[in-house]
Amino acid sequence: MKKIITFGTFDVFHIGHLNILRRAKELGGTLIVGVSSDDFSFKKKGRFPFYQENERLSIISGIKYVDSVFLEESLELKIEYIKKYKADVLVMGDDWTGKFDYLSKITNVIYLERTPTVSTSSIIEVIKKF
Ligand code: C2G
Repeated sequence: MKKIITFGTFDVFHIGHLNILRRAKELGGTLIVGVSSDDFSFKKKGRFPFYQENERLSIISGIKYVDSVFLEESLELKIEYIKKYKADVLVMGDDWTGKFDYLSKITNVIYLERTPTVSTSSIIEVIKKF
């Protein structure tokens, strides 16, 4: 069975997150998701996620397209994660296009189009004004 891996913060879960998980699963295989730890998210985005890592892990593992989840601690460990899970395919949204091509020597890197107009930061902004 083909092993597909993807990564993300998945903070304030929304349709863009669901779409990429569904499409990753539709490639046919087992879908493993690396959910960014709180500390890694802080390093990546300069702020902690709205939902803590244990809540984000629970939400992602509750999605029917997802077969297993783990905590992603850093970008540099991506090679280790891909080897550890023997991932045949790495799927990322195309906002990352090119950024993971260096991994194509050990896995098949696929960038899928992001869902337009939705993002966690825009949702938080709208809710603040609500
Ligand atoms: N995404 C999407 N459409 C959106 C928003 C996000 O397809 N409207 C995708 C992103 O491209 C990414 C996944 O959903 O593939 C998770 O998005 P984020 O939670 O924003 O993850 P990110 O901060 O990009 O972290 O090691 C890589 C990082 O962990 C990815």
